[in-house]
Amino acid sequence: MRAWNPPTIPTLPVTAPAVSLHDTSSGRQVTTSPDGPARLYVCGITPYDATHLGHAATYVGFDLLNRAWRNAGHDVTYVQNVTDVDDPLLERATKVNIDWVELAERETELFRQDMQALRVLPPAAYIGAVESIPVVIDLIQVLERAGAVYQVEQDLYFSVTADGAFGEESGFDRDTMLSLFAERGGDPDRAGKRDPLDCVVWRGERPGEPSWPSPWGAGRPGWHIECAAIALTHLGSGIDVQGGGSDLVFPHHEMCAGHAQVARPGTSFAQVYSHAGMVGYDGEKMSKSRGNLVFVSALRNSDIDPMAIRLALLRHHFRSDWEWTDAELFEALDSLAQWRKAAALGTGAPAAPVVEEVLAAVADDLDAPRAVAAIDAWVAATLGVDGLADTSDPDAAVAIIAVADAALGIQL
Ligand code: 5CA
Ligand code: ZN
Repeated sequence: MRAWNPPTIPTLPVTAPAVSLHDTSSGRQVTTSPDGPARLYVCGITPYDATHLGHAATYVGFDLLNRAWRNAGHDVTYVQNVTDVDDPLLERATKVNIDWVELAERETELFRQDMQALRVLPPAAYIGAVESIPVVIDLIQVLERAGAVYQVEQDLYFSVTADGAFGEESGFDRDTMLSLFAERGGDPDRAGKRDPLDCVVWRGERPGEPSWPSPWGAGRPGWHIECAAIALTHLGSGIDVQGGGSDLVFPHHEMCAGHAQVARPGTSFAQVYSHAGMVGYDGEKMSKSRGNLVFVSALRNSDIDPMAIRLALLRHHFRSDWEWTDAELFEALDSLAQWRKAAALGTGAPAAPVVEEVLAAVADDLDAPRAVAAIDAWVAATLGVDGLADTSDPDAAVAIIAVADAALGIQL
């Protein structure tokens, strides 16, 4: 699948520090040490509706990681999927009476435009579930040879006990797993399963649903096997970081890890599992199923500068849960105007310590609020908000403009 056009990123005159990230699995902050290009997989959208600010926050969050690694001197191989066939997409297509392929293409295209407007670096491989069916089938065959799958009527299930490390990604106890599995698309009560937590890897054809041939009859991939197959094919096992929103900690990332670890015994699927917090609106998690959404495209259509949207997102730590309000956007619009006003002066308060602080903050578990605060302080000093304007650094603006873009993706 085509991704989107990359933004230009300035090269910084200094090298950023090594990047550390909070790892969901160990519960600790881990310093990443990519061996060769850093390998990043971030779960992509299910394209049945437009990109909302929760999605945007997650992708901007992992974009900070992509940029931080590059600024630290690493190449990055970034892979993202598109769940372009799955239950919610098919349900929505039926509900609004539109062809599911057309719906997926339309919403994926809108997502590309939103990501490009937000200056998110595109993945090197942007891969749809449908185009991955051959590698999904290959992976299921590997699992089958390992004795890790079994049939229940027309469906094929993955046996979670086949992975000795099952449960280590989320660290959840069994009761938590069971309730999240039921809540998030699983079927703990299906008769004939060996373990209530076992998940579908191949869903046999149902009337009115699209299907593809396979050794187990016509059907379509389960959700978790899709990401496992795409990641293993394009990045291999033991990737540096598996990312996504915290709603994917269980079952999605646990099952992906389970599939991958049975297929490639002896290696963990990912070295670090990193999860973005949930953005809420009107008191609840912003979600397509709840319908409490603020769309990036709607803001762009009202002529809101995408850099203000990005700055509003960066004012929150990517791992925290927070609530979007219109006031957040107005504050970001004001800040952006101030940043641009200060940057337009050319001279300003000394930039070198600010550049160092911004890079250190982002390298420390992607602490964008700390980085933004450093630039806010430089802007205040440069504009003389609390006294005399500091114009002691003749080249300040060039350095600030470069770091705001290279590290934070904010173009001034
Ligand atoms: N296609 C699957 C992943 S393979 C999926 O979860 N799609 S999604 O469209 O529902 O979500 C896309 C990404 O946005 C996921 O990483 C998800 O964790 C994240 N996300 C969804 N809702 C929110 C929210 N309210 N706040 C932050 N991130 C969110
Ligand atoms: Zn995924």
